[in-house]
Amino acid sequence: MKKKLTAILALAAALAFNAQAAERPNIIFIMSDDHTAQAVGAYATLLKDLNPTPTIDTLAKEGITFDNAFNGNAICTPSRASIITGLYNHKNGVFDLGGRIKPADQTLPLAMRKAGYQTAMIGKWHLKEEPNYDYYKVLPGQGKYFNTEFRVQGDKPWPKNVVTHKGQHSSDAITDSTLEWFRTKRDKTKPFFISHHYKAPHDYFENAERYQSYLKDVTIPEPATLYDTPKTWGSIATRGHNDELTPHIGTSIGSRNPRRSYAVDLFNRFPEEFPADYDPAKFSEVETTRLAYQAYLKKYLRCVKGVDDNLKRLFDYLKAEGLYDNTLIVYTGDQGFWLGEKDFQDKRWAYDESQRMPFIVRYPKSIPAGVRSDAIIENVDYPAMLLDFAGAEIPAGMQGKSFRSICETGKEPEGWKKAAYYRYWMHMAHHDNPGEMAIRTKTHKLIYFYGCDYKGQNQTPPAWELYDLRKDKAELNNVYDDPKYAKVRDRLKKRFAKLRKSIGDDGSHYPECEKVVQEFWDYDEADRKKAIQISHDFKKTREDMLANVAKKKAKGKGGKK
Ligand SMILES: [Ca+2]
Repeated sequence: MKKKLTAILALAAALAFNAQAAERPNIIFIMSDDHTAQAVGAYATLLKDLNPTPTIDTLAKEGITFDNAFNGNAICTPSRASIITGLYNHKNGVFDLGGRIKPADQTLPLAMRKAGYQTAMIGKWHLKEEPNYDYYKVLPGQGKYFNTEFRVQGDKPWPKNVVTHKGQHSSDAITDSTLEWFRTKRDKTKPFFISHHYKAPHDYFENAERYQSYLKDVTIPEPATLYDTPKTWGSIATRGHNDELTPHIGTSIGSRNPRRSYAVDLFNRFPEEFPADYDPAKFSEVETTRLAYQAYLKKYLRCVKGVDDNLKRLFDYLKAEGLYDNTLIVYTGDQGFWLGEKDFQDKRWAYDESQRMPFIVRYPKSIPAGVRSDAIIENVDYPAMLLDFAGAEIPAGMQGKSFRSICETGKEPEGWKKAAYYRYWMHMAHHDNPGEMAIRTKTHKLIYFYGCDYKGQNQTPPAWELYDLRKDKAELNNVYDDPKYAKVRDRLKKRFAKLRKSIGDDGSHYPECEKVVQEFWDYDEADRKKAIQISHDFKKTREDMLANVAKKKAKGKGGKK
């Protein structure tokens, strides 16, 4: 009798578990590389009329759109590392593009599997180690736009099993791969968690041939600061003393930065986007800027269009299979990106264009349609939110917090965070951005450009910038030294120091760098004076370097003859 009762109880428990499992959402986390909010229809202002993303916009109309979603470090590998671990970079060890996350530390897919989810990772990965998902098919490193190679599971050890999608664009190949997983690999007895990651629209922006005519005859609207930024913007850190570092800080669209610009690089890659007689050395800076901007935006938006059309394919499949409404769908980019504002390229800056991420969630069973939230959420919070929806246990060590209730009610729970933390470590690498950290609230942004590398070297002039986002959304008026803001500034600085400590960015990781951080923290008169000298010195170092490069180039050319 007792045995029989136990069996009945076990059966009842199993049925209850299955019922609960049936109610748990499937989850698709879609992330494009460098797809910035300015180029998502649901967020766009300048590019709105171009209607760049009709498919993604339907997610926004039918779900919740976050206006204040931020990453803690605006480059690929660090952002992805925070999403998979729920930790800030100083905690997960991925300070820059050289970082990696070991399989045992890939917390998000591990917790999903533990909760009974079937897991799959398809597309751009960039965390170097083998993905700890039930199934994976991932690009090596940045991957290729065409003839895309994927690392897959197989007889040989990671990363030696490779398949190639010959003749296909990566966005098509990645979507095909996810659809193939659905058709042949999905275990219908379990809910699924899929990370579906596009390589597009990362630079340099190679679109599928069928998009080459898209926007061909359109003049893309230009941002107000493409040709000129007001004098009120920036500081000695971002402009140099009396603007002497303007050519050297931040890579450019036009020919402003002699080391790296789209005026030169995009023309070399995509000459068909430029007039036949184009020559960056002979055209004025205004002309190179205008032409490079048009070429840039067209290539970028063609890649975006390829992502959006492929998502329509994916969603059509989900609809046909009855999965569209019981799947939680997230759309995001791994950080923001500059689309010509302030004549900048790339990402990395603590300014909103790159710190902000598009973040949209659709799940009609519990998320009301058409809601916008200005709650501050950070990429470290994403895994906790996903696990919360899955009914999974959120690992205690995660720094991020679930915002499931914000998704479902549009309201912030009591005590929800009021500020986002930012830290970019790769001082002056690739795109000439100084080492910097920032605190972002709903109303203000305080950025500290401490301006050195891990060893406290290669110093650029340190400075602080404060923006009042209530009046100055575009961050063009630095009020750090405005006496009217002295109180706000000092309060925010104290809060910033406290926030650093509370999340564990305590200076212990790179003590020589921290020494510089501390030296210029109060930014007194002596610090300001020293910053001017650093500006002069950096200008000289930089000009010497450029002269050397030019000399080598000339010698190389002579040698070839
Ligand atoms: Ca990226």
